[in-house]
Amino acid sequence: MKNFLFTVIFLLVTGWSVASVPNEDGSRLWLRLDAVSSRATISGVKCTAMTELQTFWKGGPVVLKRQKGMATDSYSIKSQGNKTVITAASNSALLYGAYHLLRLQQMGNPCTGLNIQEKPTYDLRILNHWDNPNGTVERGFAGHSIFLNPDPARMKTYARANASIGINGAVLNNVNAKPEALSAESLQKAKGIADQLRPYGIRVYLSINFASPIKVGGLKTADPLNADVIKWWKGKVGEIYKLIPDFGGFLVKANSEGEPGPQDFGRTHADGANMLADALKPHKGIVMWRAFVYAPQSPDRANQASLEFMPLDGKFRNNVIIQIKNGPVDFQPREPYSPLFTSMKKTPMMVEFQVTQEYLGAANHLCYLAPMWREFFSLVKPNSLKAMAGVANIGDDTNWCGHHFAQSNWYAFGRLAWNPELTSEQIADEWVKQTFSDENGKTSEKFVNAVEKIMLDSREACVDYMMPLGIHHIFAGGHHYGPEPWYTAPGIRADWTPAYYHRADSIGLGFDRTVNGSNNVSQYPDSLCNLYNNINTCPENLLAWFHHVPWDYRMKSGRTFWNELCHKYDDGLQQTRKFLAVWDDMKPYVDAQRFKEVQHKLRIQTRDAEWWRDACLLYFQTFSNRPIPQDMEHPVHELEDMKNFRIPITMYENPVCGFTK
Ligand code: GCV
Repeated sequence: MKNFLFTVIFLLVTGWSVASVPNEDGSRLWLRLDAVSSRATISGVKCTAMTELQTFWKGGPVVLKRQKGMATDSYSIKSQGNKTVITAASNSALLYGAYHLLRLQQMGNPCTGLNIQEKPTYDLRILNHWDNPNGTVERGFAGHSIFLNPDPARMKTYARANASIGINGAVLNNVNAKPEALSAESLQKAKGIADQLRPYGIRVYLSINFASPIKVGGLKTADPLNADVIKWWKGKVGEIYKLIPDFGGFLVKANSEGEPGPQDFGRTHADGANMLADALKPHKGIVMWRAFVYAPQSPDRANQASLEFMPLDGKFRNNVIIQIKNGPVDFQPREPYSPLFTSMKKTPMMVEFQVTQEYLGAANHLCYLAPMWREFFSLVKPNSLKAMAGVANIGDDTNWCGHHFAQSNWYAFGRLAWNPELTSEQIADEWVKQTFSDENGKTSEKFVNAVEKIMLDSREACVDYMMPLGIHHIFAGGHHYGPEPWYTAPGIRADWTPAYYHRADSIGLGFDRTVNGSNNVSQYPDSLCNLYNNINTCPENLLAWFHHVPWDYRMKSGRTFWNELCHKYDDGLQQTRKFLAVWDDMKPYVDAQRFKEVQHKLRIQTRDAEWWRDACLLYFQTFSNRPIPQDMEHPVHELEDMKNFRIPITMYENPVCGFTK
């Protein structure tokens, strides 16, 4: 009762109450400014920036000025008397400036006395949609493809959201590309989308199937050195540019996971990429050629990309960029960086992050990914890369991303692609304030602090309850949701099973990638190679990535490795319970709809964390033969029940929930 009275008094004093917060469904993303009733005077260049400011800007007059010679997409914002002047070399850069101003307004920050200069680190900041022609989205957890029947209003919000964070490119279709992506009908569709995105400075790109000359063109081969094949691609590229004059180029997954590629014809990745690059060059198009390659017979998948691509370093045309996943395996909750990033010296590279949470709880878990991406940039210098790509988490769900907080990952991706030096805290602060502020740009401090803390702690919590201490690839087969460290299937490739990675036995756990093992460590610069190679200096959060760690190995905490593992799993679970409790407390500060929807997801996450802890600890215990430590909560599920449990979904869906027995 006392608490209740206190809360009521607090809410009255601070002016916060549930009743004053109308329900929201998340469809407006972080762009929640209402159209103004009386327009400010916006003068100068007539462009999308002008329309946006006329519609949403509540401040004094704004002048939009074009100035030649400024760097691509850079802008300045200066207060001059009662006016604000945005200066840039292009309309899209003016738009970025306009959104900067609107962001300040929406966050409730001062919009006077401004003297801002901005210049993006990368010219190309691009989303990769893994959308299929039938509307499914591979590893998509937020409904169907927004491009299936592009709704103009939805396309406009998509374009505005991207432009507001500086994203300027979108690959419209899955890297597992169907040949029909290049059919006349698909290209017409791509043209329609390109026309809708162009006013917001976004260019479209397509993933292509390397065998298209055979499958679409009716040729007998797709050999990149064959004259007919070369001619076919030139013709196809010409056809695309007639429809989409500012078409960006191609993204290619070749000779990977069953996709066709130049190696099918005895040629190299460079032969394939260069042939496409030559066709695109006259139109200023580019090729983003993925380095995500691994052969089933490889003794260590983590070695593969370097083995295939290092001999080709320097052999690519200058309009080819090698697109490399951040880690050497596959978007795991924690991986070291892919060693290609520091070893390829003569080839332009870009990083591919996964915004969609394939291995991080899909659209059910709150996992803010900026800390993970910042961790990557702590070892890979941002200016050693040309561009940044993110596998989108966007679908036709009302709230776009399936989970309200998954929107923060789309936001963070764009902001980091603009400036990889921004801190996770700063990005979270921007997103929370814009996404939850009231119509006056105000957000309760208590809410901001509590929610930002959840976000900032969330990635490490996910690592802890899923794959701590360097463990990786122990997720469920097929849809990849939940734990299945025991997973195998008849005839399956070894490198698609968790045992290939965790190597649990009576001695210990983890993959020996030292010089005495797969020698993966030697792909890193000497200083890191030495650090990772020695079990006593290897960062503990990567221990089982690089070492087969004995169960009784003494950790820095003084615990044995087994006991530490148990505690890590339990710590992760306890964190999710805290997140839920903190969110429960946030009810007065957020509209009822979003409050309930997030609460529902946090409840799933908490149950899933318990499932992960129990499944992994009970399974690994069959190898360690050691007890669960007494000073932590013990598993509550039966291993057999969890082993018999399967979620009946495909890789195109978000599960309703995880293990519930
Ligand atoms: C698009 C992983 C995913 C696949 C994905 C692939 C890739 O293997 O599970 O769904 O395919 O990565 O990035 O190409």
